Amino acid sequence: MPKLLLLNGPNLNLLGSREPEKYGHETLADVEVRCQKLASEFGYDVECLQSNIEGELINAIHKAGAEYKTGELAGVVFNPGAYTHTSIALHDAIAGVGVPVVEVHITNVHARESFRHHSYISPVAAGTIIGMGTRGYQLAINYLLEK
Ligand code: CA2
Repeated sequence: MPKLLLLNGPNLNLLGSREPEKYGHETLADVEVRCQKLASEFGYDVECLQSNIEGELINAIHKAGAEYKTGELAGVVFNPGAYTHTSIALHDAIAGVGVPVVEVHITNVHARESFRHHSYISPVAAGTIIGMGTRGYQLAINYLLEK
């Protein structure tokens, strides 16, 4: 079955455990199950990966690029967490492999501290979904699979 990659960056493993007023009550496992259900309606699997390590996220993007080329993978739904605002390396990885990446942020980063206003990922993303809560992941899946 063709698949999507649901990729989450640093600290998103804490979803549902702290700061529910910002990030909601759902755990990352809840989000992943919901995304898998939605993708299965389109006949797709979802591979899920969360890492707190920048290099592991870069390796996952490289692998996604190779799988996109062979037609196994339709795209990547990616919440890069705080690496959004710091990582030229993730920017380069996405630019280098040409897989469609939808950048998702649970919170409205533009309504938060100014250091969250800049994204190194947005210029190389197919699109960006910001501030829609964890529903943003589903919106991204709809975009990638309805195409
Ligand atoms: O709004 C988003 O999705 C963010 O990518 C979340 C990142 C933050 O650094 C970005 O600026 C915006 C932080 C993820 C931390 O997630 C937690 C979830 C629950 C409890 C504590 C942290």
